[in-house]
Amino acid sequence: MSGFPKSITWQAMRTLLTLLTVVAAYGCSQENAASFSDVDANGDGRISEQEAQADSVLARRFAMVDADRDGELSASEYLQGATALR
Ligand SMILES: [Ca+2]
Ligand SMILES: [Ca+2]
Repeated sequence: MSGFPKSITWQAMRTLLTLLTVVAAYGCSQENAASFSDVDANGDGRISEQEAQADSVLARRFAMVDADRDGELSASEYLQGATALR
């Protein structure tokens, strides 16, 4: 294995670095994404407009995410909205 080309080792290192960068960037982009149960502070299975204030992005888009306009977000509304927002 002494004849193993060094260039391949460097390529492997660069690939690894690229992967790490991608993983780090992905981690950062997910940082603000709270799960439904995190935002549903009182655990009643609905997110009120007040509870949505904990998530600044969600708070701004609350009216858009509230598809049936009942003033609260169900889990499915939240999931669909969160996917559309991010
Ligand atoms: Ca709630
Ligand atoms: Ca709703």
